[in-house]
Amino acid sequence: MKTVITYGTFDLIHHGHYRLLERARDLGDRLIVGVTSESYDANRGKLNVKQALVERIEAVKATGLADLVVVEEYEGQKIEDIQRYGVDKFAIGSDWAGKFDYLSRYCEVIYLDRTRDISSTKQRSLLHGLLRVGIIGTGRIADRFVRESRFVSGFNVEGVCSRTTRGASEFGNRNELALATTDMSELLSKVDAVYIATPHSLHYEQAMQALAADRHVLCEKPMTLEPDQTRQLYARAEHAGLTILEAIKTAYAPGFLRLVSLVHGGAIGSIRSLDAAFTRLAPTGLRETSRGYASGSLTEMGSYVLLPAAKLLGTHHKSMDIFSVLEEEGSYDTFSRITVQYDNAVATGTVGLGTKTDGRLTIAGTSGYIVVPAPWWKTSYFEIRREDPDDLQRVSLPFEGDGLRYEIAEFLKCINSGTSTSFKLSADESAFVQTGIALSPTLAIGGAR
Ligand code: C2G
Repeated sequence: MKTVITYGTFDLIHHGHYRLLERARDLGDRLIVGVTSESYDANRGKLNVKQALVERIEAVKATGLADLVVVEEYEGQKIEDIQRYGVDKFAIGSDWAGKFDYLSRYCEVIYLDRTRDISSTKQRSLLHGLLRVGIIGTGRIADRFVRESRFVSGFNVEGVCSRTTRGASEFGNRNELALATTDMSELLSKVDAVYIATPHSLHYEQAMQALAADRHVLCEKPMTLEPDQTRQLYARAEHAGLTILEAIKTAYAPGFLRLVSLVHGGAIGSIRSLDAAFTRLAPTGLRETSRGYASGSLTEMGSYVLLPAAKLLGTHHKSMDIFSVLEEEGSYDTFSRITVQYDNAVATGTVGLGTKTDGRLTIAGTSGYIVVPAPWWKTSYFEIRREDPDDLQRVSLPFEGDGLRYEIAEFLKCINSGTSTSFKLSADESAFVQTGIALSPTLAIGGAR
């Protein structure tokens, strides 16, 4: 009796999957199918799976081709399964050719031709339509955004708008986009949603223009420089049935979300203090250190350091104060510390451009504390500690690539489900963050309002 095993996500099962299972089964007498768990898929960067694990398992069972269905939960499980079930042959589609050769130490490895012209991505697109996205602005983050968007299926960057023809066409060529223009109306007429990545002071007007044209908006942080403007944007989107999200990547990352759930679940008791730092030794001549661009450390990194306070202590604070050091010519803050006072807790956020300190986040509670080592804003690991130094819980979660894929996946999910904004970063939380940003001394100097 020959046993064959194969693995897959089997999301929105289609005839390509069916044919693969059929042929795998024909290779032996018994077929075992491994269906990937949600967390395993998230770990390997597959972010847009539509169906829950149970639905996918049911769909595989319904084909009548599997004698046994197992759940694939971690890397390395294939070797264990092959040994445990006495597997003779491992079969997988040709899109994986060569990738599983290492299993030939344990059983025969067979790559079966993939069925052309059908995929889960295509099924998802048929279900929801492909989201056509335009980028406004061509800075460093915009290039990273295009790269990261390729990890989220159903999301297609099609065009770019920039102030100059040259900037637009260079960006368009570099990223192989169909449209490069200096006319925002033209871009808006050809896409369903925009990602705004221009200098901070332009965000509000551009986001309003996009919403007025009935387009969903993903806006770089800080969304605006005034909490009232941020509230107006969220209200406008909600009224129009559109989605708006602020692109603070940490808010959507699996590690940070786990941290928030653990703290709200009482992992360290009640929070008494929270300290977050984000500093950078940035070269001069960049937008964030140039006069006239709402530059400086608070407008640049303040959104990150205020995020844990918004998520863990809430938006009902008593006061917010800032202490800043300006750079030599006095045109922007090279270092700022912001303090937020709550009824029973205090939070600080430390930011620096041209000043460096440890970029960690610590949260002190009544029964323990949490340390997220630098770079905490790319949350992938943290420790929950108590009085006894041996009482230590370690938590690790993935943070793939530049991490923008998580905010992109959330944006798409909100649009597809008709939700105006995400619980991962609500309108109130966004406005709270902007309340801190508005304290920037650069804005008072006349940086750019
Ligand atoms: N497949 C196919 N033809 C298609 C689409 C998929 O033959 N048109 C095959 C894939 O090659 C794979 C199986 O169907 O063998 C399941 O595909 P997915 O659900 O996309 O799963 P995948 O990400 O390939 O997971 O550990 C996970 C596995 O290694 C593979």
